[in-house]
Amino acid sequence: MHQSAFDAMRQSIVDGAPDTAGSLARAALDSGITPIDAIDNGFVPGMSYVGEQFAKRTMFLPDMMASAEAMKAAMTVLEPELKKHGLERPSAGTIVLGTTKGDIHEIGKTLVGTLLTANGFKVCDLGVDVAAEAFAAKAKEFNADIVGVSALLTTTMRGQKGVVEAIEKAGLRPRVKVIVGGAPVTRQWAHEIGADGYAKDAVSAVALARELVPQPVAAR
Ligand code: B1M
Repeated sequence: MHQSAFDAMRQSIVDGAPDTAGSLARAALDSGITPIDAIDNGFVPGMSYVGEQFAKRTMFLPDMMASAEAMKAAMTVLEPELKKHGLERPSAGTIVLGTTKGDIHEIGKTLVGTLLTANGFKVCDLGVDVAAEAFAAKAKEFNADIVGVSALLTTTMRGQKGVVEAIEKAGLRPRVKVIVGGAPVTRQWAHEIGADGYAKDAVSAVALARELVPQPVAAR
């Protein structure tokens, strides 16, 4: 129904045009497109296309950086709406979230954090390039229920295993659950490294977090 709007959103990312992406995000909300639809059907397909062209060497690092800026401009408009719209309220818990050491990809991780926050979880976002020990230290400090680890590179996925080990070493397992995600991450990888769960996208990450923290924790 909104295909031409979605096509324009996708193109603004491919063009690396932050102003256009921001305007299209605002226009989408004005026309009744939900923030999650704009992200999933408009902006993310643009990022996927850019990633494919980068792999084929028909687009280059500066192009990918410009696209990331455009994506961030769209997210700046959509994030507050996402938080307002939230899905159905779950029982909340505390989640320490970050991207693995050596990895600076933040867009997907931040989207996961935004949706978790929108759904009543308390999110402590450690940012990107986070050492395994920092995940463990913050999990202890915040009495976290879950540690969420994002990785976008095949080389930095191993850092997710390091986080599972650091949480174990800190004596926080099995109480503190570890969930993993990111483009190269699979369910099988999550199983291999002893993580408690894998989510393919931000919406599934919320569902997974709800499964892992089934009790209301308002009393904490
Ligand atoms: Co990079 N990059 N990048 N990059 N980049 C990828 C990941 C790549 C697949 C592109 C490609 O070659 N096709 C490739 C990785 C190849 C590989 O290892 N398999 C790659 C590469 C090679 C690199 C560099 C090495 C390039 C270079 O320097 N030569 C370099 C590495 C830098 C580093 O981290 N050390 C690099 C740099 C960059 C930029 C800085 C330019 C920029 C990031 C900017 C930023 O984040 N501020 C960038 C971008 C934008 C991408 C692509 C194009 C898009 C990533 C993105 O934001 N997607 C990406 C190609 C692609 O993924 N198609 C690519 C949109 C986002 C919403 O999706 O992040 O997948 P995603 O998150 C999803 C799910 O994965 C999931 O939910 C999210 C929302 O639905 N999810 C989780 C994510 N984390 C989760 C955690 C969970 C659960 C679900 O639980 C905890």
